[in-house]
Amino acid sequence: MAVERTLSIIKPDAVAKSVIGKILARFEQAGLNVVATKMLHLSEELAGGFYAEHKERPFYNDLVAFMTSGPVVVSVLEGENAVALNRELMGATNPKEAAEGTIRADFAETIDENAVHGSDSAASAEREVAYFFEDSEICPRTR
Ligand code: RTP
Ligand code: MG
Repeated sequence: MAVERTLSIIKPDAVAKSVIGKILARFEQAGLNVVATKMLHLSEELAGGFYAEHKERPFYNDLVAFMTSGPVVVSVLEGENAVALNRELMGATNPKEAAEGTIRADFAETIDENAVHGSDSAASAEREVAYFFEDSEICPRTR
């Protein structure tokens, strides 16, 4: 399996709980390198565009309201099998169904406010990384 990149977002609920460091540590402990990261407070336009695929879903308006309710931390994670590995570390979308020891099981309570986002495929990852980062903002390891 080749080295991949994936997009991670630490959502406003997790930022508010001050667990940014704990969540990033889980990625690093699992062998995912943070090769870009920034904190930003998403505008409605930026959050709406990011979740455009969910525009017709009943939860879309609530999702955009939540994602703009406070700052987020957006990161590019790099490593072997990064897309699937990140999804595994995150756990199920609904924290009540998330496996023990996953980020959502440990740091989230509800499906609406579930601590983290992770790209769901290599194609989504490519699109989502480009949505938030210029190539020049990504800093692969040199040592
Ligand atoms: P994400 O995109 O945030 O990584 O989460 P995901 O792939 O596990 O879930 P997805 O189906 O893409 O949904 C995106 C986000 O919308 C909220 N959601 N609410 N109330 C609901 O039924 C519902 N379903 C999804 C969640 O915040 C989910 O992470
Ligand atoms: Mg998704």
